[in-house]
Amino acid sequence: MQGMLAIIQSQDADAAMERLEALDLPGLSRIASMGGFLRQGNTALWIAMQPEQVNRVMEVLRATCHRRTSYMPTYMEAPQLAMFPLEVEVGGATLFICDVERYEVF
Ligand code: 2BA
Repeated sequence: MQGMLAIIQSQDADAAMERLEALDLPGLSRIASMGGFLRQGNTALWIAMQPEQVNRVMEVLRATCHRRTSYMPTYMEAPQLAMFPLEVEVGGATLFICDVERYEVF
């Protein structure tokens, strides 16, 4: 079994979940999370899947998770730059894929 941690933007989470649920995966959890850089809310999906399902999961995430421009207020670190928020391009999706050694559900 494979595990995937997918960090995505919360605006994309409903569409991604709807299509992932249709894949009948062994495990699918949606977790509210926060990025360490922007300190804005995002969504972490923890996905358990069979190796042959990985490509289908990737297709769904590519189709539903989009890159967007976000702005980081700079006044916390540098008050003199308060008029110039830092432009940041946020993915899409950040994926960590690993082998699952053991999987249990109670
Ligand atoms: P954040 O940490 O809030 O980062 C949001 C976006 O800010 C990042 O988008 C990237 O474009 C930019 N960014 C992050 N750290 C930066 C830095 N030190 N200097 C300049 N710009 C920086 P993404 O790379 O698409 O990441 C989106 C979210 O995915 C991140 O939100 C974080 O929650 C997660 N993430 C990304 N890479 C990760 C990693 N290596 N480990 C754990 N989580 C990660």
